[in-house]
Amino acid sequence: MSTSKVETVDIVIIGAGFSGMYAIHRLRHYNVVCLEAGDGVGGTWYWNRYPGARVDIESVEYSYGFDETLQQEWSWPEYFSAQPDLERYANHVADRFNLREHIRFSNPVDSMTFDERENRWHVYTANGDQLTCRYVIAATGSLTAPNLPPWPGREKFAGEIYHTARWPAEGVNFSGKRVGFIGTGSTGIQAMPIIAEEADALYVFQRTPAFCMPSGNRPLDEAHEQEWKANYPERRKQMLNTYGASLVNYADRSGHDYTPQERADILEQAWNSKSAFQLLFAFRDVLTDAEVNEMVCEFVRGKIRTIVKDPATAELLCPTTYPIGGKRLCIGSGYYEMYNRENVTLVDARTAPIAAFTESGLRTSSVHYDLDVIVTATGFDAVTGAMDRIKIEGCDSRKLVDKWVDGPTTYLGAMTSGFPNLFMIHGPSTPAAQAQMITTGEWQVNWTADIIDAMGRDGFTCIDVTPEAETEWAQEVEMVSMQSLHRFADSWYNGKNIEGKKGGLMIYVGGFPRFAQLCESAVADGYQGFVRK
Ligand code: N01
Repeated sequence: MSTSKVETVDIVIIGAGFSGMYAIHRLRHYNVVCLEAGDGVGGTWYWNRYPGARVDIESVEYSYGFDETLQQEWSWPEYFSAQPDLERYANHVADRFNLREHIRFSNPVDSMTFDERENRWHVYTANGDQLTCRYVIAATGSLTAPNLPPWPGREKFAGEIYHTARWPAEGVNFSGKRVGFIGTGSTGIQAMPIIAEEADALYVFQRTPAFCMPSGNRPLDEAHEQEWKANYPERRKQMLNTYGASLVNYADRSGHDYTPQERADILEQAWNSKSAFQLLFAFRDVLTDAEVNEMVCEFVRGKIRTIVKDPATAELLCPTTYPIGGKRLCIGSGYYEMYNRENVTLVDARTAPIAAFTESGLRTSSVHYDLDVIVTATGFDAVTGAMDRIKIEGCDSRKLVDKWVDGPTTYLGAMTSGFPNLFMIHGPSTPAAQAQMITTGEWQVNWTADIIDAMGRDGFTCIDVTPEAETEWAQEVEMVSMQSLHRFADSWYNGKNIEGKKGGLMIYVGGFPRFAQLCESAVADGYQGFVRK
């Protein structure tokens, strides 16, 4: 719908992913409009429909907990659901809770400005909608803006080019094709084994090898499902009390406490646990002690050398430059095994980087590869990318991109000073993907909604955070990061996956319970760090 008339609403929510959808439900006692760029709900699970796309957290956990009937009536077919099932679930929730009446699809937000006299945001969409609202909730996602490295010659390539995060709904036919695949992160390791089965030839251009643990995905057995359903309210609470809001087994002993044989046995068990991420929590200090971390790295390298038959390929696949878990551990099915196929070739794009696309394929600094299809699984301009793409002007006409030019600054990951009445869910310096995002997203929406409800009750129309509170929060983020090994890996966590992007670690690695407690106590202590008027 295109209109030049300005509509007055209470709240604009940006994004109809899982957090945005729950925000509509939680705040529907206001006049709420949700603006969504895609033509369907589900956010990440709407856009990332590449072959093999699948969640890496058990679906009984990675689902909404806000409605007991919903969690009782829904059944997941597998332990780790595939994208079509997650999208089906998002659509079911949208229908069941009548969320669509609040959502405007194919209607991305183009710009927004804050009116300091009226304490209202003016929001403009690419379709020409103009809205004015008291509050904006940016549920824009951490992994929304695809990263497309600027290789020269893209336009010359005569074949097909795809980015995994913009996959065509009708799918891609790889049969009989020579496929070049760039990117060996979580996305690449899921997509490639499936593409390799169909394509004539698959060339994998690897810049940095990934640590990948087998997912152990399987049909969800009824006893497991019923056991969860019998205990859901309690389980949801337990999840929020764990580091990653997920019920893996968190060991309480150090890796140093064991003999080499005992360690090997524990790691073998974790590897076969069918519980994603168990390797990272097999000892309490995998993510904090470099020596223990290296023991786990070496265990995985041993697995790679055993699985991959060609020793040179195996060696190239062994990560040696960063700690395991320093960037997100990949969870896959048959990834390393794929390299034993005759039609798969691993190309070292570190020693010989990709130089350009050509009319007939792709050229590295040393070799030309003839290709029919190029797939880029090159990740995202993460955390800040979605917000940076909206022209956001706060107080004194200050632009958010200018404020964040050296990296994002926030208070509690929820607000940024000088941009009042703008709340972010999974914003910069929240745990984001360090914790299970549906459950923690619900938690953040509830916390935000409580603040908004209190604004009305207390007679305020404007809420901002102080620069001092932002500085203190940055110190907290830095302090917890110094206790973990995440800072030793270049990844989307610290923006180092994007050339020239500034800022340090953009996620909070102090664990979800500490994060939640700091958010709760800030509000309970008389809105510490906030200014309400
Ligand atoms: O992106 P990534 P992703 N030349 O940034 C390579 C979530 N997720 O889409 O490491 C050559 O991890 C880059 O190489 P390097 C999850 O949180 C979850 O895979 O920078 N290569 C890397 O190999 C995950 O962390 C699920 O050297 C280039 C790859 O592209 C996040 O999404 C599934 C390059 C990008 O890896 C992002 O994962 C999928 C260049 N110029 C994703 N530029 C599940 O739930 C980039 N690369 C299972």
